[in-house]
Order: sequence, then structure tokens, then C-alpha cells
Amino acid sequence: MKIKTLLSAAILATATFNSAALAQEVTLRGVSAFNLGTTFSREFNAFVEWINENGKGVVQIQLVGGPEAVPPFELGNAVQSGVVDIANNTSAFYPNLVPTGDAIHLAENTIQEQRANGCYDVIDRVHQEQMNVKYLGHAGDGMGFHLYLTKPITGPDLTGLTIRTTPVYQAMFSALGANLVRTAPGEVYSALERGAIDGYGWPSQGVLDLGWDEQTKYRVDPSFYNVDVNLLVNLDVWNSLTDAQRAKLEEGAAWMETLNANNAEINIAEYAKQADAGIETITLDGADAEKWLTTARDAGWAAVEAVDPPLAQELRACLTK
Ligand code: 173
Repeated sequence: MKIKTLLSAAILATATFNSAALAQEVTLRGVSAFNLGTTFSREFNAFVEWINENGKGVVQIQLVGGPEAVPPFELGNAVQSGVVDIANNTSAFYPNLVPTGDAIHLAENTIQEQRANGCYDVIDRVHQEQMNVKYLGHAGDGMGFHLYLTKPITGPDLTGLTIRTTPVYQAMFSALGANLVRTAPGEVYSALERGAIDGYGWPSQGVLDLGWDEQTKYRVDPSFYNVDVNLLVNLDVWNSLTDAQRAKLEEGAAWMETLNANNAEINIAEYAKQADAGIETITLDGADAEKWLTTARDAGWAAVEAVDPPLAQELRACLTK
């Protein structure tokens, strides 16, 4: 129902788009995979504000909404087909379209380093070829993922636990023995409340956004991987823009990417908020931490290599140190 409404609105928007292009100002319709006002829409929101402030007369973005506008696992298809012009999305939500997208969160370098060493061009090319989108920008660097639990563990063994996952944690948690259930973020709270899951994978930030702290007893440290939340522009729309419009969007994306440097500090504040909310930390150390992180890395890359060995090798060479 909502998709249908959005679709007719998109057809309408295409009409505005064409006449606006003549007027030299174009308005793109943006949707986020994450609730507006929550952590993983933060940089996207800042980007939209930056564009609307600095792109007057050139390019503007109209924020349509979050998961209530387009379900998170359908947003990839929506920006691929042009129902949405620009999406804020994580690769874990569109594995059907870019099956090697998991490599992005295995990165050990920053988007600035990836732009400098050519890795950005590889990731952009894969997105254009496989998904019909321009990989415009990247948020999430400096933020890792954790396992959050309702019952304690004593080591890197998840046997007997049912854990909510996305493709991000799939290879690692299953290698450590967990039973996995894949859900969108919007279903985590009720799954915890019903006792359907014993925990979930999630980044260092955002646990309190949707009240999950009420149902969470433990966070397992250390964190692993590097969060990826990407700006994706429908490729037909991208190609129809003027050079000035594309340059403005690229300038805004580069500005947004400088915000990634704030994550180290925000992580510390988030861990403090989690502790205040009663979430205890289980810290794996020594050989346990080693096993945790080695399994994360090795199982993660093995999954990407199983999909496309040459591309996995190319990505690993420019994403890791
Ligand atoms: O756990 C998730 O839903 C997930 O994969 C993710 C990825 C990036 C940011 C936030 C969540």
C-alpha cells in the first residue's frame, strides 16, 4: 500500500524532475533505511541539510522518510529502479543486489584512504554494474559492531544461543555456533520481549534509539568490523544531472565523510549511556579476544570469497592493511 503511494508519488516526482532540470535546480527524493532522527540517519540528515543550504538553485533533497516509507530490505530495489532517487542504506540490507557488499564492513581503512588508493572506484563500479546506483558517499568509519545479549557468555562460543542477525554477522556468529534469525532493526525489540532471541548484532551506537536497552543485559567486547552506511543515487538520475549538480552532491558527500572522525568520541559517550542504562560489558581478552576477532575476519572474508573470488581478492587488497 505504502509502496504504491510512493510509486505514484515517484512518477509525479519524475515529472517535476524533468521540468526542474530545465530550471537548473533539481529535487531528489531521499529515503533512509533507518528511522529519521536515529543514529544511522544522522550523517544522511546532515548531508541533506548541507545540500539544501549549499545547493540552492542547483540541487535539493526532499527527505521522504525512513523504514515506514520503504521497508529496509526493499530500499535497495527501490533506488535501483528509481522509485527512490537517493537512499541512505547499508550493504547488509541489499545483499541480493551486491552480494560482495559484505566486504565494505571488513575494511580496515577509511573512506578517505579508499578514495586515495582507488578502492572507492572499485566499490563504485560494482554498485553501478550490479545495482544501477552511484556509490556517492560513506558513513560509519570508526564504529564497530558488537554482540548484545540477554544472558551471559564466558568465552567466544555461541552454541545454543539464538541471535538476531543481518549478513554483517552471519558468517562470524554461525562459525561460533549460534542459531541465527535475520530481522530488520524494527523487529528487534519485540523479538527480545518475546524471548524469541537471546541477543542481537548491532553497532556500538544506537542501542538506546529504539529502547533496546530495556531488554539488553550485556554487550560483548571487543567490537569487530567497521560500520558502512552509504549514500546511493539511482544511476539514471545521476547520469541525467548536470556537472554542477553532480559536483555539488560529491562536495556534500565528502563533507559528510569528514563527520566520520567524530565517531571515536561518540562511541565513548554511547558506551557510557549503555552502562547508565544497566548494560554490563563482557570483555573477552587474551586468546578469547584473539579467537573472536580472527573468526570475525576469516569467516567474513571467506563468505565474500565464496561469492566472487577475483573481486574478493581485489577488494581485500585495497581494504585491508
Ligand atoms: O544490524 C544491522 O541491522 C546492520 O547490519 C546494521 C548495519 C549498519 C548500521 C546499522 C545496522
